[in-house]
Amino acid sequence: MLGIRHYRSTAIDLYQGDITRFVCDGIVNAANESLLGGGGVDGAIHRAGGSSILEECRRIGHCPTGKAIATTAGSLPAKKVIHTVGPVWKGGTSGEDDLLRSCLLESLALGVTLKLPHLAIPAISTGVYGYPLDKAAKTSLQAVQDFLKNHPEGCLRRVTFVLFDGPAYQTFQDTLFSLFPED
Ligand code: AR6
Repeated sequence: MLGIRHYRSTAIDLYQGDITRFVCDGIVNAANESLLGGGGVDGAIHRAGGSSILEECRRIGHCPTGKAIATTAGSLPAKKVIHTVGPVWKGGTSGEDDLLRSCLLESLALGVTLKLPHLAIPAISTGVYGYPLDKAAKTSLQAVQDFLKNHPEGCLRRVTFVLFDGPAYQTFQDTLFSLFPED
């Protein structure tokens, strides 16, 4: 069973692998508030994209949790990197769900503004920041659905969640199939 669903004219699909090798218009990064890079997907994006990404991040200087900013994608096979800062998981009662949802909504809105029809998004907050995978998948995919519901005219043609490993892929697939009816 292929991990793909549609909402109106937008495809929501899944890919297992390294997001820095994924060919699309905009790559979303799971950054931190300093925008100065780090480990995980953030480190991989800065390493693969080159120093022009960090230079632009430095100029911007800061991004609050739940918000998103865009930079060049350097030498990555995309036009832009959208850096968003996910919440650190603190047990679920510190507004984590609203903040993660905001990351997705802000990233998608920037993608529309910048006219990036195909966005690739990692499992934000599920690594170093400790967000439980099943909860992150539900919040992230629900946010995509709500965004598409509220932007029927939007230019988004495809939203791909890029999952690094098998368990993450499986969790996002189960959630995708439960939230989006079969095509
Ligand atoms: N491609 C796709 N997904 C990846 C890749 C990759 N190359 N590398 C890791 N993942 P994390 P966070 C997955 O820790 O939890 C950084 O230091 C990984 O398996 O990258 O939001 C930042 O600077 C996990 O499922 O991001 C922040 O300080 C997911 O990406 C902090 O980590 C997110 O894991 C942000 O933590």
